[in-house]
Parts: sequence; structure tokens; C-alpha cells
Amino acid sequence: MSKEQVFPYEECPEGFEGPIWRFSGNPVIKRHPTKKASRVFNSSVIQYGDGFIGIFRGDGNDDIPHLYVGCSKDGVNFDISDKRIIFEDEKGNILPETGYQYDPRLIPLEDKYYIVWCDDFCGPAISIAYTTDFKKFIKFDYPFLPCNRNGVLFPRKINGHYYMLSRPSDLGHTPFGDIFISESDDLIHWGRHKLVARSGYEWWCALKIGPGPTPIEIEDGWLLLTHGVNRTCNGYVYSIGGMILDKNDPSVVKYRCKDYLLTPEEDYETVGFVSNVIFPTSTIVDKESGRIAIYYGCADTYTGLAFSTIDRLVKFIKENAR
Ligand code: BMA
Repeated sequence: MSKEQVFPYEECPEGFEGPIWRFSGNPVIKRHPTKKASRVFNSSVIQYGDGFIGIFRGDGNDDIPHLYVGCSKDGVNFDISDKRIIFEDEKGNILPETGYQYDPRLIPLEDKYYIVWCDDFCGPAISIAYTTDFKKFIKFDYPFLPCNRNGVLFPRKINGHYYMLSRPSDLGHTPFGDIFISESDDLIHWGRHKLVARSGYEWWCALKIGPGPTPIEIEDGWLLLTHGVNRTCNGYVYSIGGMILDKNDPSVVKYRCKDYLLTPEEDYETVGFVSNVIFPTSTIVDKESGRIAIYYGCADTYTGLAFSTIDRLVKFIKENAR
């Protein structure tokens, strides 16, 4: 990263005491951002060169989600391609397009950029692919059986193994959800599955808890943002939660915050295609200052940006751990 690297950030508003504050210019991606996508949300952005690149979920004019590459100079204004990502297999054969693709996570890992998303494999299933240039995308065989969503890869090997979090689901809107972790030595064969966190502890995540963005390595563990779902008389409500996993054994939760970190409150979060949903899918971290920019889907309609710092999140999670 060059010294002039732009970092999307706003200082905490004076007097604000919560763990996460919203960008004053939200939503950063509004309705109809491209000719092909009427809504772009639950997408993933990383620093790339002296700017930013992302894999975006774009729901088309037929409501079906597909994946697109997008770029930005400032992490706020995005230029999203009109062309869907086409995947190849490891032999270079173009793969037929599946029925849908959504909620991508983009993870720099070793010398490649990995994309993990929810794909149509006789039902929602986690899919994994990599790219080195954001032009050619090589898809592996499905790592897990359906139904499963929210595959979140750790950004480095831990004790010589790769790890992925996921949230097994059903074919539809899944009235349950817990976080599991799986281990692999080659990113293709996965096993040694373990339970990480169950839903049902607090009301805001009584129905489901799922992994959000790629975990952030901190001094004494992994900082994991989550989505937690409450079932109300008026439907599901998605909030952002947080926990800290053990550094050497990420199946162990060291601190789990009993309160949400952010819940739908702004109009662009409470009103939309699916109202009352905030869904974090990526973070950008400035290691030197500890600043964090969080990209999150708003009401399955917009993309929002929010901020915090590592110290502030860790302190809040520890002080409010159950
Ligand atoms: C989940 C996923 C997300 C979506 C959320 C709320 O099951 O499908 O893509 O944001 O529901 O609709």
C-alpha cells in the first residue's frame, strides 16, 4: 500500500458513545447503480493498488442476484461493471452460469484473491473461487453440501490449516442459524467441522447468528463481526454483532457481546426491499491507526458504510461480554 493510500473514514461524532457510527453520506450505493442492477448490497471491498476493488451483489430487474466487479478511488464512489462474473474451472473451461450468486466475501490470502459466496447448487451452497487479476475467475468444486450460506474464510493459515466459517441453512428464509467452522489443507477438501456460536442467547440474535466480514486479526484473537436475527411480529430484523475468537483455535469464542453493535435505525436501513436489515460483509482496516471501515447491506437495497476502531470495538465487546 502506498503512503498516499486513501482510507474512507469519518471521525466519531462528538458525544457519540456507541461502538459503530454511520457515514454521513450513506448510503454509498443507491438504487439502480448500473443498468443491470437495481439494488447492490451485501458486497465486499478491499484495498487494491492505490484504490479499492470489490465483488458486488447486484440484484437484476428480474430480482435475481449475480456478481460483478467494481472499482473505486476513494472507497465511497464505485464504478460497478455491467458484465456478470463468468467462472472457469481449474482446467480453463468456462462454467455454465448457475441460477444465482449472492453475498460475496473477498479475501486476499497468500498470493491470490479468494471469493466465497452463496451459489445455486440444488439449493443455496457455499462456493469458492480465486482470481489474481479480477479478469479471470477460477472456481473450485463446492466445499460443502447444500444448504449453507455465509462462507467466511480466514485471511491466513492458522497452525498450518485454512479455516472457513459458515452458517448451514434451509432452502428458504431459514428460521435457524448457528456459526460453524471447518478446516482444510488445500481449500478444496474441508472437514473437522466444529460449532462456534449458537443463536438464541439474546433476543437480537434469537433466531440466527452468522459470520459477517473476514475476521480481523487482533493482539489476542480474531475480531469477528456477525449478523444476528430477531424474529418479530413484523418479520426478521438483522443487526450487527461482535465476538472475539481464540487466536490459535478460532473455534473457541473468548468474548461474545451480549448487545448488538448496530441495529437498523436509519430510513435506508428500516425501509427497502427487505426492511430492517443491516448485513455486514466486509471491512477495511488501517493497521497503523486501528481505523475500521465497515461495508454493510442496508434493507437488501443499498450499500452503507460505517466506522469504528479496533480498540473501541474490542473494548465494547469485552465490557459487554456475556
Ligand atoms: C439472508 C440472505 C441475505 C439477506 C437477508 C435478509 O438469508 O439471503 O442476502 O440480506 O437474508 O433478506
